[in-house]
Amino acid sequence: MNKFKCLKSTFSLLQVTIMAKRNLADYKTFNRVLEESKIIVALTGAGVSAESGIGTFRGPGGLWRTHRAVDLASPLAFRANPALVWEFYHWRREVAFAAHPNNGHIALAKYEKKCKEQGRSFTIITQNVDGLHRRAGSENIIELHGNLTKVICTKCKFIEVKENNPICEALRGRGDPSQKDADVPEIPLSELPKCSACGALARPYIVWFGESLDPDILDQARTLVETCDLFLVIGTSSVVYPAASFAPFVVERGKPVAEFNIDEEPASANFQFHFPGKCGSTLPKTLGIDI
Ligand code: BJW
Ligand code: ZN
Repeated sequence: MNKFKCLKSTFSLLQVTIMAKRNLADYKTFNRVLEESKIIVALTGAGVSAESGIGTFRGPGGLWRTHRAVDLASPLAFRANPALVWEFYHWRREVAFAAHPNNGHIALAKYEKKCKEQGRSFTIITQNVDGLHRRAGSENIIELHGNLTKVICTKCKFIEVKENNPICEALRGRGDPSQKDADVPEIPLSELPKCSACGALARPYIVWFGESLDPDILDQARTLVETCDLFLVIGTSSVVYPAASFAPFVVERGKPVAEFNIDEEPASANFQFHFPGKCGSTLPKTLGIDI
């Protein structure tokens, strides 16, 4: 090993040792940072809705029938079998519509209200599509990956809100995750959800892998990432881009990042704070919110 490499690995070892000794769940210091911050941003992921009964993507609930949710959430899967992907989304809509915001969502909504009263800004950038932040009372929300209530036309790109459930008659009673694909008759294309403007096939208004995020929404998120004083990373595995790049960017700016997660994710090592446990408990405690 050359001198430089040897020095580099000694330094990495030192970094790891220092990190292990740091008190990452330092409630007292976090409280001071929180109270002093004027622009606070919270990035949320599937973990914040886990306690509402909505399965995460990379956890044990990430399967529907025999399919990984992330495999169905793709333009390729929709082109190959739109009926199957619509069945999956019909089931996801049913689960999300029946779910209730949990104490984590409520703590964030109450803290936003407190910030508003104090002239501070609090925004949620969410990767979730379940609408639970809004239902908990949060107002400043940036939805990066879309929303289950919306559809977009595959032809004319018209976006519309469809809150009716089922979204079309052919999907009534469909999407049972315990069934096998082979035992379920395929829904004809002509009976799947249609665009109200041109009548072509509509698809869920969700950002799938390989698709670009709405540029205006991404700009809004990036502006906050570039200007915030404090960044909270809540219930996300921090592996999906561009959201995964936000916290490292804030760290580079020298601003504090606090993570709330049941596990330590690979990105956690670079964050100033890590509050382990279910965010339905850790968020009310760290934000000082009575539920
Ligand atoms: C708890 C808890 C509790 C549990 N309390 N915690 C740069 C490098 C490499 C690749 C790329 C790159 N830039 C773009 C890409 C490609 C791709 C990507 O990131 N791939 C990576 C996987 C490598 N990104 C894209 O394609 C994006 N598009 C894009 O960037 O366009 C331009 C471009 C394209 C291609 C190349 C280059 C540029 C689009 C991403 C869209 C993501 N869509 C999905 C599907 C939505 C479907 C739906 O909802 O129906 O969004 S994927 C899925 O992952 C979903 C989620 O929003 C997202 C993030 O998952 P999340 O929320 O983190 O969930 P989990 O399950 O992973 O984690 C849950 C966490 O909670 C865990 O940590 C638990 O421990 C924790 N937890 N219970 C606290 N109670
Ligand atoms: Zn259309």
